[in-house]
Amino acid sequence: FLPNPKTIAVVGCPFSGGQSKLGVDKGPIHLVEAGLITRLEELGWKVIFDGHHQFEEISTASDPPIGKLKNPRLVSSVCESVADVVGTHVRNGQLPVTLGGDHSLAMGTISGTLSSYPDACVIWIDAHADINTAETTSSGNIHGMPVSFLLGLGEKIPEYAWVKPLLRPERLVYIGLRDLDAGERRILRENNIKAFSMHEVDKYGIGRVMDMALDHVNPNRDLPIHLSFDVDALDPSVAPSTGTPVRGGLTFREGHYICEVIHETGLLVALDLMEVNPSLADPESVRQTVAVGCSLVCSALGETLL
Ligand code: 4U7
Ligand code: MN
Ligand code: MN
Ligand code: MN
Repeated sequence: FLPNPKTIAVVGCPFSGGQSKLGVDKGPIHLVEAGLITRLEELGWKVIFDGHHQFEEISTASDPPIGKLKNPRLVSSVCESVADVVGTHVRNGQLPVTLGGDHSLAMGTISGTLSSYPDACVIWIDAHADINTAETTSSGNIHGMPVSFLLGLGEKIPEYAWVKPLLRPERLVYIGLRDLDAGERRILRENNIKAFSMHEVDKYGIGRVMDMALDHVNPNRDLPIHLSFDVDALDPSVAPSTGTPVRGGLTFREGHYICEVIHETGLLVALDLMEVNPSLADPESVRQTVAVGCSLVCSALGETLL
């Protein structure tokens, strides 16, 4: 899908408004400072990085909850601006790599991808399904909700009218799930959404899970792929510095294997790496989490073991 020279646009999104813990907005700065750009260049990519997005035009003066949703106008405006940035890169034939920041941002990134590639499939790697609606959310944190907006589920909120329901349930697959809310289980079931939880990873191994996941969303291996990777999909022993860690997650190799297989398809058109929070945990855990985040991105973009 991509022209030569193969170009990546790194979109740093220092944003934390989709959840309530401080520090996740520092994730992209740490990932870039760890040398991500150079490593991508060493893989043969041309890399565009114009600094992190500041979202300074977005005012937060008054943003009371809408129903249970917290920071609803701020999250909406930031994601709309991210959709525009990511959409423009994709239209220019560049592969956007969005660094979060919290996972509400994926409402923007995936909207941007689907605006150019309406038949793209989404591979969502996460401990969580992030598919709560305004009705089912218990936390009110929008980072637990982006998928429902992209699918057009739940009550319509005027402030989110820009989010078009461009994602079809059969074009979405999850890997790594292990912490679902009751309402999310029902939504997955009612919409027939394919999910490989940690139970399936244990049962089949990550190799067969990747085959089955791609067979489901991309049977002919001809559709563009948007990979949205929440670092909390990894086990907390591998990626401790994240806001909502859940034990029993993917190993270091399982996480990388997923990214390596996606690269091998040659179909990746956009990538998100979300929820790295360098303010949580001790310095060594932060270093470890940032390093694993960088190396996941590099694997998805062609870094190999041999
Ligand atoms: B993340 C949660 F209730 N489901 O809705 C919610 F457990 O982007 C967690 O995957 C959401 O990190 C986690 O708040 C969002 C909760
Ligand atoms: Mn998560
Ligand atoms: Mn998530
Ligand atoms: Mn999380």
